[in-house]
Amino acid sequence: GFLLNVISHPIFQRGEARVSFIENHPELFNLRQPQDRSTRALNYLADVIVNGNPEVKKKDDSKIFRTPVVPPYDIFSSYPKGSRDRLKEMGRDSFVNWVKEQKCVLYTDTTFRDGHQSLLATRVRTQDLQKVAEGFAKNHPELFSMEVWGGATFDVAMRFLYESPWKRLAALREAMPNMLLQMLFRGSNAVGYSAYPDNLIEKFVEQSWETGIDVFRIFDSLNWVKAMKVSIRAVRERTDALCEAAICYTGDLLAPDQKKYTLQYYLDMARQLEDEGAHLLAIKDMAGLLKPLAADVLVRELKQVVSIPVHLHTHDTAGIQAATYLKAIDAGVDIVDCALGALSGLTSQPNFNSVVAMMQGHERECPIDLHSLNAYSNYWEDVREYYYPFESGMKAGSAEVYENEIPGGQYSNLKPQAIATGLGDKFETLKRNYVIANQLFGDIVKVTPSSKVVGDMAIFMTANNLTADDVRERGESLAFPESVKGFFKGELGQPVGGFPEDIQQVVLKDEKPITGRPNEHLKPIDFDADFTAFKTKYPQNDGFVDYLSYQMYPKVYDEYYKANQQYGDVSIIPTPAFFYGLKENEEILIEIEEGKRILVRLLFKSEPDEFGMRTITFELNGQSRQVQVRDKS
Ligand code: BTN
Ligand code: 3PY
Ligand code: ZN
Repeated sequence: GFLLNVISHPIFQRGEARVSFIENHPELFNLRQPQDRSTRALNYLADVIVNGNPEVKKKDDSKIFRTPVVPPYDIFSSYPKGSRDRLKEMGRDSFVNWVKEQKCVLYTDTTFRDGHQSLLATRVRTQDLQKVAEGFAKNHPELFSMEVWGGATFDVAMRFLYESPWKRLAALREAMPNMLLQMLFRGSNAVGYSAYPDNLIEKFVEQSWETGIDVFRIFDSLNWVKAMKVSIRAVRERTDALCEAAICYTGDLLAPDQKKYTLQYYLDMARQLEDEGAHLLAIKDMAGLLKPLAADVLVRELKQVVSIPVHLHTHDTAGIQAATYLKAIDAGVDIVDCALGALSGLTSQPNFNSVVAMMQGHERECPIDLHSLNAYSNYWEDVREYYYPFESGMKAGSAEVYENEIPGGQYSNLKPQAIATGLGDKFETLKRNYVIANQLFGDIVKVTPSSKVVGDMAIFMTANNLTADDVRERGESLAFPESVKGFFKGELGQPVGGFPEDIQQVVLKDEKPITGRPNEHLKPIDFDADFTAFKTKYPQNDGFVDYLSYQMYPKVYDEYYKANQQYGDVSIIPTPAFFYGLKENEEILIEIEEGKRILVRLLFKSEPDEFGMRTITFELNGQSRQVQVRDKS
């Protein structure tokens, strides 16, 4: 083992190994036990059975799950022609024209990304998506696209689910070869919360395309077009994918006192994005603030000033966004985003099933088999139960969103964040402080990562009982959250109308802000050297895609890697067992590799011994197996 580690080491292979080589590279001593997949799966299960899954704060032992029913489809039939086949056949420009010339309204299904990001804190696991992916692609090839990746899914997959986001994308690509797969891309922040070097952004775009993305929805969290150029160009020049550039919608363009985010402001931005080369334009209404009458005006006017198709995205937080869609459709919007019934509504997208029903008899109706959509919604209704600890508790739509402007994707995370920081019972104050923080910042566009800065500031104010006046008057003596300092330093770019100078002064104290693109100040990455160093540190990696994960989130990757070494690929564990372990005598089937399944039953859990170790006895394919686990309680 050790010798093998030495000779397979890149430094050794390049003939650069010196005497100090062995001493300086402790990873050579990582003599991995060649544990098989079933042993590592048992290790994971044993740990959850004894110590619980740390993400599940309140486990309900009385819960009984129904088995979700996957709607039937023919595994032997070929895939009907879909939007991706059409794009390949026509090429980008003709395809874009085809979209525009469609009389019927087209749909993007967000169930696999924003739907669960906005309702279940992004926790839905690959296997629950994968089970319905092939059937859905065969039954619903008429959709424009499936949103499956990006946003918070990248971070959460690794951080909380110990899954590879790249493997998820590759699996969905394989299961849905006929449909366009779409991702949400945070421009200069890629799928993270800070700026990355331009050449990393380019590589990330390229690799995402190669792994399966066909449509990149690109936005900037401050609507700063200058910061979007690198990613727009990367999609156009380095891939054959569609570049959909987004204007983030905030405020209310019809409000008489609206001075900043006016109709003119959005039209100007849209023109700029078309000039930059966007194939499609998105209206990204991340908080669900675009009311029906405003949508009518905005879409009508946008259709006048740009020649590319317009794609509308919203969140149904206030409960009236189906009306917004109807108005937008009447005004000529080309594509709208919906989530399947059971993962729709509230902070998620409008209900796909119901929107399809709403459109029956409309001159722009796109015929879709509603009965089939309902069957898929039923699948998600049952799967959703697995994720009960991640529900936000919101029970009805709320017009409060017009005041607090909290993005749907953030809302479902804000409560757990409040609880984690000990502010669980101050959620109302926190929401009020979110509004005050936004005003202190000069009324900014709030979407990841700028929304996180406002959220962090609101948490800071709530935890320390600060008012806006306290911040203005005593700011010099306050230690603001890192994200707030970074924002005022210009690390997320420049907000519309600039920074309020008084607040910038008290936050930054003596530090000087930057005014150019933050990415300009970052050293380009030397991929050859850096990838080599990565492979040395993480010898059991999955190649360049893992290196990109590491570049996005070094600490998160490190923990993901370690979990993988210890437990193997945990994405194979069925979801209820992944979160809640097994009850005594409960039996599950795990597919440990394609076509190879093991049957695992929990027989017995011992009391802890004098060292705090418990013995878990399983039955694996009929044979008894024991695993020792430390009880951390
Ligand atoms: C959004 O904020 O618009 C999208 C959701 C991103 C969620 C993550 S969870 C931890 C962090 N805190 C936030 O407020 N957002 C991110
Ligand atoms: C994300 O960036 O995760 C979002 O969903 C923004 O709306
Ligand atoms: Zn969204």
